[in-house]
Amino acid sequence: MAIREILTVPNPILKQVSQPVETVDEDLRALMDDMLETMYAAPGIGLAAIQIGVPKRVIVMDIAGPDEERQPRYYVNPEILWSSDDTAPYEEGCLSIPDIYDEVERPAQVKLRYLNYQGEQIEEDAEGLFAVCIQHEMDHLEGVLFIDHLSRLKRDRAVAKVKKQARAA
Ligand code: GNR
Ligand code: NI
Repeated sequence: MAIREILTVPNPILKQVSQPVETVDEDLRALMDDMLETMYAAPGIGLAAIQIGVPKRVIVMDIAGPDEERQPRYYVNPEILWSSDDTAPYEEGCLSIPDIYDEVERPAQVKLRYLNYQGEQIEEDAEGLFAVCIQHEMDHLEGVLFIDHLSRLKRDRAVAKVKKQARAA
């Protein structure tokens, strides 16, 4: 396992559309292991492969609290089968947009289909933080960041702030 570098805005790779995975094999599991280690080290609650520069439709997540046991989750080729009409706001952040937080409104519940770590097809209902996080991660697969849901003014300010921090680092 290895910790990989997380790309930050305005890196154009983050705007790429990720491609479906053909088979869940040992190489893919090695990628998912690296992603999970990178996510825990950051620390974060989710990570899409494109955030480490790999344009595959792969997500890792762990939304367990700090005092809970780890609950790693793996999503390969996830699809949203259904989204609720009712929406909920959540103060989001992103490892690719460090130190920026703002409220995004998304469907409150979604129904998912995906392949897990073993390559088995799973269907699952998500709500609460799980629903927020999976939708945030699935946006990454389309090259969409949470700041793309904000006004242009807020988005431009966020990118400028991250650029400035990167220069100072
Ligand atoms: O670590 C993360 N926290 C978070 C908080 C609110 C909404 C979404 C997230 S995902 C983020 C990690 C990340 O950037 N995943 O792409
Ligand atoms: Ni993110």
